[in-house]
Amino acid sequence: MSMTEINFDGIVGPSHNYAGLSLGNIASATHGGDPSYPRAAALQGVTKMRGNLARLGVQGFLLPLPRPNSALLDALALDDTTPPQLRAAAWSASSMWTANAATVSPAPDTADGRCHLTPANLVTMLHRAQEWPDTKRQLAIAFGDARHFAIHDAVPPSFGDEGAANHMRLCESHDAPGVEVFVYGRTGGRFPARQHEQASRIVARRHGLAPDRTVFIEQNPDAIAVGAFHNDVVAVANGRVLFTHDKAFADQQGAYDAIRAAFPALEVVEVPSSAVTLEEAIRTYLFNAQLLTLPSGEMALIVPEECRESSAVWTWVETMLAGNGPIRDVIPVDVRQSMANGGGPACLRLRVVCDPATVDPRFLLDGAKADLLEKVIAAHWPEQIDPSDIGSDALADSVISARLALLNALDLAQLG
Ligand code: SUG
Repeated sequence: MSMTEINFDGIVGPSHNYAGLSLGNIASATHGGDPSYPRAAALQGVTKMRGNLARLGVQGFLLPLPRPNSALLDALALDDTTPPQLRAAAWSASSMWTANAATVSPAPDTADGRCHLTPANLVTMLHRAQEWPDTKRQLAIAFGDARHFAIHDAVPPSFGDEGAANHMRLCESHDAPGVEVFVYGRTGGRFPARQHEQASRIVARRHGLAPDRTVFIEQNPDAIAVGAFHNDVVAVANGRVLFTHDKAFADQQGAYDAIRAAFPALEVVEVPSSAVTLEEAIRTYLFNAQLLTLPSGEMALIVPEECRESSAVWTWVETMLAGNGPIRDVIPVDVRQSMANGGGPACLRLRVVCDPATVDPRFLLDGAKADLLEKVIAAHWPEQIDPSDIGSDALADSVISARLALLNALDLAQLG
């Protein structure tokens, strides 16, 4: 097979729980303290992957990171006075949202003709800042062929970097040179702006991107203030298409103009606030969708089930489909367990454009491996976690052994 886009979904880890850790992420705050269902969550993820494997013929995955993180627990010097969120940070299964694992610049875009990956430092949130060294270790195995891939260290703090969630790529076809768009926020609002402009610029320079095919635009501070903690909550791009809310960027028309100057073929599919408010877009995650090019050449949008349940969103979708725009199908998927922590279908995947033959095959899915994943998850993932369980030795043992069972089943014990 030649160069193609592969979605690497994060397998939901056995410690998946709702601890209300992410200030500015409305779903995380709303569901903090709820019981979670790690087994159901992970099975929802595998079902999503199966659907895209059938649609695209290729699908990858990344594995949960080691939790609870004993080094972080030690470093926090916990005692009876410690707020429970600190302990919960070390238990977080947040690496499931692989759109935050790294920023990826495919080989056709880079100066040395290799695909470059920079793990995201995720420094704004304690529970996420612990991810990148283990993420890097995993990326270095999955994309270990140095003839085709370059894996960097994370950008140094204090420049927050949230990875592919704040990065979009426009191209005539996935294997052709693209225009990479980095979207950053400015601090000063009621919620943190997690992506720093300098982090974006550092990543672009390291990856060897051509300045005339690289665009930097600012997120709309009003969108961050109502819960768009990542750009991929209000916009997504694929091929020639930018699918976006009309209030995604600080200067909406200026953003379109800047992208069009670098990529004249740009097609904008804009959802007006009069049809879907920013709040409704963020509640339903209409834009946290996977915009896929199917083998037929047509585009399909994989959205959360929550979109179909919103009359405003679904009315807009039906009107859009009745027209003759580039998105020809909209397919709801059930990822409710992840959604309740602010992670939709697009958060759960990292896009890597490459030849699948250059990827370590242990990270690629087929039907038999999906069966295997389901078997291991059904046998080992906790059915339910209540917030009061976080910290229990018994739960720690079962979470650790569940992950090891998965690593062994996939012949990836080296990640243990
Ligand atoms: O970083 N939620 C994640 C959701 C990440 C979504 N990713 C993208 N938009 N690409 C976050 O806020 C919640 C954890 C908790 O509250 O327990 C959390 O980390």
